[in-house]
Amino acid sequence: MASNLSELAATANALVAPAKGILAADESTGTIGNRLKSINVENTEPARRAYREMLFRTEGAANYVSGVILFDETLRQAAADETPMVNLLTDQGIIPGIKVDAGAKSLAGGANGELVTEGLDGLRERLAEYRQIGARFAKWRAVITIGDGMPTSTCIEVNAHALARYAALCQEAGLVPIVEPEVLMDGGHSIERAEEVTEATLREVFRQLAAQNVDPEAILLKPNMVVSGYDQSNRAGAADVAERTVRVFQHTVPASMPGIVFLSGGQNDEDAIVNLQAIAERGIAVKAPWQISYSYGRGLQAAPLKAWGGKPENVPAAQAAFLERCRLTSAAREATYSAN
Ligand code: 5MM
Repeated sequence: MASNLSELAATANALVAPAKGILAADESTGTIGNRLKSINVENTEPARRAYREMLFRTEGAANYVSGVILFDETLRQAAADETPMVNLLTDQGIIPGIKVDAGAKSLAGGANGELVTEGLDGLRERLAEYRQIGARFAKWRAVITIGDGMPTSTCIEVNAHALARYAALCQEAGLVPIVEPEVLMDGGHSIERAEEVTEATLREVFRQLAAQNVDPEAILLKPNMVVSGYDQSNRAGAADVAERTVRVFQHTVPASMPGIVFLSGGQNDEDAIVNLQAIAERGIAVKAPWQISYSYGRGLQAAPLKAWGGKPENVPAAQAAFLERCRLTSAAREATYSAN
């Protein structure tokens, strides 16, 4: 392995070190605006900074958080006392990462409502700059929708192709690519359908990664869990979720890849933890070759966001709520979570 790649493999392994996972705090300006709106806070640059600074200054979180995915604004931002936000993380041994996609846009030639992620133009130059500012890993999210006549094979193929192009550029630039093909949990589909689509998606993603010479030892996969659609009345339980989820990876993911870091996908806090716990247990039972961990956005942030409410006097309560979400999610990742 080239020395560049062995350094990347070391970073990938550090991101999935025992008990640790990733905080996804890379909401684009529109998405963080929706989150802030839910607590009646205006979407301004100081508000975004105050909120994220609250998270990053949480004492003890570094015991559970190996890395944080940032949005472009945050990577370049300074905290209220002028410390670069990146330094708030690196001073605690947390690895800074960066979201580099330009968002999911309507897919020309796809079924109605299908999306393709943009952002490849000029990516080589942006990656070089992000690395220079301090990022050591990156993230690109593709979105696959399950619905009537969806996903089309076109949607899966173009998104997988773009993920592989992104991943190859990241490895060239000295950044570990987190490859995120998210099969949405929204809809009335069965868990069987979720399994089928997730498997087809991952099969194509890893085919494209191999075709474009991406080294599996220096990437992380950020997938959805295989769950029943949110509108299903009789949703599958955690044991079924775990069995199907791990099986899909056994069928598609190279054993040499260091880790799988799940997204939470809008599951409630309890499900995000109970399902992760069941998947981690299943991983141990089948001697899964990869670390099984998390890269949660909402799963770690919903509680602290609510506790914060935009008020400086609530910072300690919000940090306590964040630390607790980190602690519980880390326990689930270690298969040691218990509800009691
Ligand atoms: C944190 O949200 C990320 C960025 O979303 P937008 O580009 O839409 O603003 C998102 O990619 C996130 O990292 C993943 O969806 C995982 O987050 P969840 O909340 O599903 O764990």
